[in-house]
Amino acid sequence: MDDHDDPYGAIKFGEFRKYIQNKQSKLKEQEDEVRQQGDPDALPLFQGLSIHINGYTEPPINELRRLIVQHAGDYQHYLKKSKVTHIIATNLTYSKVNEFRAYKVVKPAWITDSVREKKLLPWTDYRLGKLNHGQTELAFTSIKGKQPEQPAPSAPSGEALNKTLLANEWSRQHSSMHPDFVKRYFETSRLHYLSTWKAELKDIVRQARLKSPNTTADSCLSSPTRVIMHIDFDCFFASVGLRDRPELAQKPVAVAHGKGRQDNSSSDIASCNYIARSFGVRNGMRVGSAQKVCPDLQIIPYEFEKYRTVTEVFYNILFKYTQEIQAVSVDEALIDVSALIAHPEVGEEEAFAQKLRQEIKEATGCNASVGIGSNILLARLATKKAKPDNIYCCKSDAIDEFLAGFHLRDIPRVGYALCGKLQDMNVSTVGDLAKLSLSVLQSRFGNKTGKMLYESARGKDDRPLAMDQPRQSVSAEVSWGVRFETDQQLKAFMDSLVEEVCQRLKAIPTKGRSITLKVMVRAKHAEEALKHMGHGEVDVHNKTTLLDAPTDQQSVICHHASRLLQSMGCLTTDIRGLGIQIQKLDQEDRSGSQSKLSFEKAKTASTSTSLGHEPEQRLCTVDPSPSTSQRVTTPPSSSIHPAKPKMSVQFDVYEELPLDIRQELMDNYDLVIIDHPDIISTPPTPVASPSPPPVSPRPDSSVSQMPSTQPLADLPTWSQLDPSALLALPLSMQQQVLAAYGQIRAGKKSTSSSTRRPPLTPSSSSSSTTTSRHPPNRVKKESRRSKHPSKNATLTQLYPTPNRSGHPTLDVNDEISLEVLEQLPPDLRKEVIESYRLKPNQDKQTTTTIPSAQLPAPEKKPTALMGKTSVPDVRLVLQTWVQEYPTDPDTKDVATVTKYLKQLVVDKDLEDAQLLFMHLRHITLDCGDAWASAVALIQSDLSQQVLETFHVPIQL
Ligand code: DCP
Ligand code: CA
Ligand code: CA
Repeated sequence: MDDHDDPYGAIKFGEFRKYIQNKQSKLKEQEDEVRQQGDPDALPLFQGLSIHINGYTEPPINELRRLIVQHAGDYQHYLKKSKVTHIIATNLTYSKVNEFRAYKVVKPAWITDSVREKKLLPWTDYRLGKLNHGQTELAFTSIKGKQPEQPAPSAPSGEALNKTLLANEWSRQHSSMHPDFVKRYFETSRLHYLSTWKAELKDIVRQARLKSPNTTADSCLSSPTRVIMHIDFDCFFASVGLRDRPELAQKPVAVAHGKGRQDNSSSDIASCNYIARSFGVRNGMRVGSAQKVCPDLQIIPYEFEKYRTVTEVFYNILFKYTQEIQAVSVDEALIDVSALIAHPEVGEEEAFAQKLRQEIKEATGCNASVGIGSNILLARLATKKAKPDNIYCCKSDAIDEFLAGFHLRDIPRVGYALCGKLQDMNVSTVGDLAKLSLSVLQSRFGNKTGKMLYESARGKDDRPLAMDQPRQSVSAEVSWGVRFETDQQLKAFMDSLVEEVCQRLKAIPTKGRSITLKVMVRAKHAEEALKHMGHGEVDVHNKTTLLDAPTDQQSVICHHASRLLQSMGCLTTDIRGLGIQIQKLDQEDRSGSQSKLSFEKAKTASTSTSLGHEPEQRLCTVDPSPSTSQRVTTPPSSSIHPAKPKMSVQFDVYEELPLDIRQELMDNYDLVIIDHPDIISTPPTPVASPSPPPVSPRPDSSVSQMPSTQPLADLPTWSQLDPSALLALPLSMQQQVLAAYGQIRAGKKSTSSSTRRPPLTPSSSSSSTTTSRHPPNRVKKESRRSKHPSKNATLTQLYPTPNRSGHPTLDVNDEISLEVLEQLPPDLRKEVIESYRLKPNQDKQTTTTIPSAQLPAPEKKPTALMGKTSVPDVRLVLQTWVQEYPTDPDTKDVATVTKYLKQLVVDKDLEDAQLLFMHLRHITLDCGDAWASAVALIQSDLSQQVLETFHVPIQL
């Protein structure tokens, strides 16, 4: 059909505009009819507004449309970004949340009520609320560059906002204005405690192992009688708290932030005892929800000092028996005791485990459960059976029965996404999984994940204990309670933050050469944060400078951090969060002074000072005086923790989560759904300093100078890395990936590879940013410069996008490690991963907008192919691709291009899709059959997408 006067007929490529115009004119005609038929006295309530309706609504779309049109509104059938002022919707899918984030999304009642009241009611009263809880509301706040043309609300000033907030004495006392704020902030952040302190623990294990003359882990690996024990405290925080509260021993008890400024019902339960669990209370639940199921629940405060001590004692006990320790968490470790168990057949390992438990109980007053198996997987699963207060040994002849009953999510390496995909295949238990063949699993999940799943289902796991992972960075960041009235206050705060970082460096001890400052600045139109004293909607700026020599000196770091801050030109009153990260740690210094890191030393040192730093440092250097310890647990300081913790979740990841998990996350966290930040390159600026510091910045420190054809270009950026996907990989693979990021950061990699790289993964290809720091010509030259210009690089390699080759600078081996991630409960794990994603990238200045409301949607990234977004740029990408592959394209590249073109269609950029497709077809005309069929494939996929998106066929 080619008659485009009929707007509903098939459309040809090239005639999309006409099609839309026709269709719209038809609709306008219908609207005119409606107008004429309608009430002539109808008020022009919606005059000047351009309204689009999304999805199912009540009243139905036709009725709403009638009301809009009759009351002089402009009804928009299509969501044309420049025109629509409001979107009416009853419910939004998460992809729509993303798509509509820049619009005013309003419930249908806004229309009906306005008509009934005969006046235009404020849309904000009808903002689409979320979801079933009443507590969360989707906020479609303004996002830079995405705001439709609407009158901007008058922007509040940071100064005025701060004035109002700080008029409250409590807020003042608990904000960054208070001299002890930084210290207290870290003392009361459980997330911080769990993730960062653990990093130091790993260091200690590593160092202790280095000191040990005997390292037998590898030999044990191949031992047929490998005996791994997984030791994990039962309800760790709660148990520690209960030791000194025997009167509560028989009651349901939970550790949470106590009642301070306000009701604590929205704070999280960190740990609850097993009595509380019998009521349905769980770790991570909000106090309010827990109290509903268990009204008698007793809330006890955090006592980080005590946890730290118990952890120390715990690890010291383990060290007595073996150096083969994988520090898993503050309350959990894996040990390889193969060498100690001569006769497993007579239950020697059980006897040993009981002895260990006994010793732990006597020394700490707390119960630990022990799982025993011939590998890490079995030992960890066994602990689940052992709990509470017992042991469980998975014998080698009973592995299948043992495994069959476990749910998939019990397998540590099966993350949410993987679990969801398997459930889609009707696989929910390990028993179900065992029924799938290796080839089915590999074809569905790829070789490595497939193999991991296959082996996990059979209880196979040949991972060694991870004992040798050095730390990559040290940092401190505060993103709550940060408000300044004056530059002096800001300076004082920076000083304490730097002091904190320096203390952490010295505690390890280590020095670093790279200093990154992260500043969260109130977004232009952002009001006060919804969460009291939270950072609200902010732009996040990161800037890094590299020094000639490593330092741990406060004056040096202060000097550079201040300069970085100055160079960012942020308004003091708009600052909502600050972080300092030190990277490029000096490994030599550390090994040279490793003896200082032993527990014994730590203990000796622990009585020598009383500084009251955060727990992770105290482990090695200091122990707080009783008064400091008191301060940690008194209500005022404990209540400075935000009532509901923030969890940053990458939109792509969030979308992957099963609905119930999303729900759970929303119940328990103040979710900040983030997208990939735009990267703005800011080379380090070696500015002559009036009083030169001992070390100066180096001009050659920019990561952007790294070769853009590095072989790891196929990795998505850290911020794009789906944690579930990462965790779903076999450990060795995870480590490889993590190490790769580390290497990218360190710039250690060589610049070319002699084999074809696997092409771009879907997630990264679809979310490339628009940054076009490398003009196409330059990229082309670079690709030509490679040793094997024609066949060595896929499209992905030819065009390593700026955010792929330049961005992954985050130290994933940083304070957060694979083991930390693996061991944290899933909710917390995601929180940690995502919060680390927001960590600064060295040598970059990154700007991310984080809306303040509980469930803000991320900014939609422009659709890009290899980082290119404009038609001419993409055309050039295509040309280079065809030149490099004159006879047959790599199928994965075909998929990448197809995906990109389809996304254009989804974005309603059909004309661009058409132009680019036609261009590709044109330039491949003489390229032979392989190209012809590739182009045909693209064409067919594209047609299909048009059909799905516009519900009309397209004629090609
Ligand atoms: N934790 C936390 N928030 C969570 C989960 C855990 O703060 N959502 C902290 C408190 C826990 C500690 O980490 O006591 C250890 O976590 P575990 O997952 O080992 O949980 P528990 O030790 O509390 O309970 P279990 O007996 O299930 O191990
Ligand atoms: Ca535990
Ligand atoms: Ca644990």
